[in-house]
Formats: sequence, structure tokens, C-alpha cells
Amino acid sequence: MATTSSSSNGTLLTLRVLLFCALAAAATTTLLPLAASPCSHSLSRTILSATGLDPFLLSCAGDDASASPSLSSHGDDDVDGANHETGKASRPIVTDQLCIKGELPPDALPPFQCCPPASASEPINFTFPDPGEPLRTRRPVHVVGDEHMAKYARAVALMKSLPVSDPRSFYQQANVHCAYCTGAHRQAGRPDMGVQIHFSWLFFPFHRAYLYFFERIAAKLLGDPGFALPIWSWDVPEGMGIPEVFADVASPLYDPIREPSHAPPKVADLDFFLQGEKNLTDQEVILHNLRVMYRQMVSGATLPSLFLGQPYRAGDAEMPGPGTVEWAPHNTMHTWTGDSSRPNAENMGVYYSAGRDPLFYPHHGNIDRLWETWRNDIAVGRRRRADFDDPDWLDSSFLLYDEEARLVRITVRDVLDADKLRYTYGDVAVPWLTARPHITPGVNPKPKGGLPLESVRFPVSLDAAATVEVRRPPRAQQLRRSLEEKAQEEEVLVIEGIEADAGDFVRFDVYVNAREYYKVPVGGREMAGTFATLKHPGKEGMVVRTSMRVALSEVLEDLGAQGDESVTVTLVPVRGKVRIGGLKIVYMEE
Ligand SMILES: [Cu+2]
Repeated sequence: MATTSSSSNGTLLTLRVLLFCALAAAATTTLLPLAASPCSHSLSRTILSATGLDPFLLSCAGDDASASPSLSSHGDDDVDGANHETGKASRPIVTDQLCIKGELPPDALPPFQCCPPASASEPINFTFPDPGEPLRTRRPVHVVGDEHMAKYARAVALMKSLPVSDPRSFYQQANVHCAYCTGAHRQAGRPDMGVQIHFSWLFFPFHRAYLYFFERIAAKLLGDPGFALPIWSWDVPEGMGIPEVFADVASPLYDPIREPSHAPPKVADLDFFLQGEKNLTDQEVILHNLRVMYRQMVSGATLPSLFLGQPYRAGDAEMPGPGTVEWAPHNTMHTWTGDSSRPNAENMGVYYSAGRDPLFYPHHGNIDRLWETWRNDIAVGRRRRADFDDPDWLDSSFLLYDEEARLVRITVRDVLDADKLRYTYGDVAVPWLTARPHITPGVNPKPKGGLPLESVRFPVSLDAAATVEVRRPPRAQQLRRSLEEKAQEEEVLVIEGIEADAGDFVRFDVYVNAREYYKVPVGGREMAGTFATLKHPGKEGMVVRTSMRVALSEVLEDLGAQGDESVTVTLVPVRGKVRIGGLKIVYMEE
């Protein structure tokens, strides 16, 4: 079942290295022996499907339950965020000025030190720009035209010409990303703990603050106060590929360290992370991309934590779990762009060097735009699509240099209103809003009438596809809930007690009501989620433990299965060894 062509191997490597530096930065994490698991609890029980992330496990030695990260605020029996409990102190992640040499993957390209130049004075607190400033409108590269792209190229050239000691130089701007992913920046009051801005609820706000200052530095150097960052809108067919201007070797926007086979006019595969190169026509890839966007933005992202990522507070283990979009297309487009022949898929395919490619900033501009889209433009959802109001999120803060080379402390609270930051997005279509995946006829959705439900005894080793009937919460309980309550909740499949071989790339897919899952085409509605972990070379015989959550409400609606007492779930191994502890369905509300 596994496809192991050389290109898919390259993909796996790329995936591995994208996450490596963040993984390496987790000094307190370890893996457990396969046979015996002395830890009574796992730290990262968060979603892998939507996340695809390697979970961490806290070392059992010196394990302190009170330091366990909160996992989620969902309606099952998970531990809730500590600061929701009366009497517990708030725990925002506050970036300290202390920055140490972070951990880089083997064979990293220089520079090896990513910390910014020290500030002569204490950081100043962020203040909003003058409301009278021109509103910058960020538009797609394929829309803005040559003149605007020439401006962006000139801004990058000007940044590159600044001395490397200048925090506004391209060198230092690229290092910002490195410093925040390698554990270089320390948490205030916790010099033993780094700040990691990936795979948690810090992902969107950190990158927004980063781009805010990058854009203002560019505008200042250009002497053009209205300059707006162009965005790489890979989610619309016209933008699905590296824009030509970035492939011009004579341009400051060119980066020689990219995947050569993905040079224009290659159509990008937003699902690249999962399957390597697919044997599809360009038109099929485009259609599939739109369905991936729909799943990640609409049906799979119905709650704040499903979209923004899992809570991450001071003292927590890093990377509790990303939201749908960070997993894909964010990670997938990073890995798709990086050079797969490099040990770490530089530049874009690995955090420490991603900011060295001038394409990084338009890429993240599009990610940032999707945050606005999720909040403001997705009217089809019945549930709340709003940011967290958790003070630990709002009060988390980062240190970044502004266009005057002043060190600024900016909080998550500061970046929630793009208008106050004086920018907006324009001229971007959302063709995927209607790309709801289709159901597949004839896939034998349920056991034939009268047949007993299959019995799978958990835990089960997933050596072959396993089909299980999972009971939904009792009907009586469902009926008692008001319509309004139902409108706010999401039905979620929780796959618990997952133990995945740490020495291999592990992937399995989750199908709903499709016993003949192999008939479901790429992007089919019945394919509700994918679990994927990355290899840990040298960790053969160890396991990573986690759980996974998959949003079900709309999928069941499309399949006409809302009234059913149970859901037929088929777990299909694709690669690697994995054991499943159990399955359950819960209602989640946030
Ligand atoms: Cu990124």
C-alpha cells in the first residue's frame, strides 16, 4: 500500500526536516520504549490528523503533572486549561530579551546563530499606527503587476544591502523566523524554556506581527508609506505555482535553494505533505487543491482550536498541535518549495532557513489572509468562527524590531484587528468556498441490515484496514440539547491511545461510511482525515503516543447520516506501524 518511489522518499525527508528544528528544541521531550510505557500520561494528546505533527512526550524522569500542558478546552474528558481553574495563575508565553544559540538540524547551512542584535535599550510597548496612515492593500502576486513586484524586489535588495548588524537587514529578518523556531528566544521568567511559535495557537498571531514589521521596514526603505506586501495566493488556480518573477535568476527575489522540479509553470499540490507527487493532470490537481482548501478552511475548521491551533501556555511542552491550515497548505507549501535534494530541504522546507527565501513573506501573507477569511468571510458555518478570548493567548507577546530599528514588544491582542494595523487584503477570490467534496456512490457505507457490528478488539495493531462501528452519543442526550446548542457544537471523532513507530514515517487515513474506501477518489468526502508522523532516525523500537480528532458534522450531513446511531469508521494504514487504543465520538464546543 505504501508508495515508496524516490520522489515520495524525498517528500518524507522534506517533511521530517521541516519540523526538525522545533523538535530538536524540545529539550525535555523524549520517546517511550515500545514495550513498556512508564509514563502514565502523554502530554500531547492533540490532533494529528489535521495536524500531522509528531507529538511530544514528557520525559518520565522528574515528570510533574502540574506542569502538563493543557490539551484543549473541548467537551470530552480531557484535562482543561489550568488557568480556567479558579486560583491558578495566568500563563501567557512572554518572549524575553534573552536569546541563546538555538538548535539547528544536522547539515544546516550558515549562519548558525539566529538571535537578533542586542537592543541598547529596553523594548518599547507596541502602539498602533496613526489611523490616518494609508491603508495598505495586500494583493496577489499574479494580480499586482510588474511594477509592484519590481518594488518588492527593490525592497528586498535594499534590505539585503543593509549591514548584517542592522535588525532591518534581510539577513536579520530571515533570522527572526529561525530564532522563534529553534528555541533561541527564551520565555520571560523561564530561562530554561524556549519560545516556539509553530504548532500551537501562537502560529497565526506571531506571523502576523512578523509580517507587519517586515512590510513597514520595506515601505520605509522604499520611501513609499503605502507599500503593501504582495501575497502568493496558491489557493486560487491562477496562483497555484511559484510566480514567474521569483524564478528570474537576475531578480533579488530569486532563491537558488528551491526544488528545481517545482519551478514555474509547475502546479503546486497543496496536499504534497501527504502523498508526494501524484499522478494527476494539472486540472485534477487544481480541483483537488480546492477541495483540500474547503476541508481545511470550512468543514474541518469549525471551532477556534481546530483552526488556530491548540492552547500553549508558559511552562507547557512545545507544539501541542496546530490548526488545520498550519498543517496544510502551510507546511505542505513550505515542503513543496524547498529543495528536496538538500538534507534539510532548504530553504523553504525547514523552519530555520525558510525566511531566507523572499517567497516566504508572500507565502505567509496568504496564510495571514486566510485567517481574515476564516473569521470574516465563511458564512456557511453555523458555529462560532471567532478568535480565542483566553487571556493567556491575548497576553502572549513577541519581541521584534520595527522600521526605526527599535525593539518592540507586541502582544497577540495587538494584532487581532488588521484595520488598526492599517492593512487589508484585496482582489482575492475564494473559489474553494464552493468546492465541497463530493460523496462517492457505491462504497458500501454501512453494514448490511441485520448484520452484527464488526468487532475489533482494542488496542488494535493497524496491519490492515480496520472497520469499526462507532456509536454516537446516546440519542436521548442529543435530543435534550437545544437547537442553539447544537448549532454551536461540532461532532468530533476522537482516535485515542495512538502509538506510532517512531523509527518510521507513519501514516493512516480515516474514512467515514466507506467500507470500500479504495473506491473513494482523491479529495472524496468520505476521506475525513489523515494521520501522519515523521521519522525519528535512530529511534527504532520507540513509539510516539498521541490522539487525533476529526470534525464530523458536515461530513455526516453530506453523507445523509445525521440520524444514524453509529458511524462506520475505516482506518487504513498507508505506511509504518501504528496501534490504536480506541475510538469515540464526542460533541465539542468552544
Ligand atoms: Cu511558514
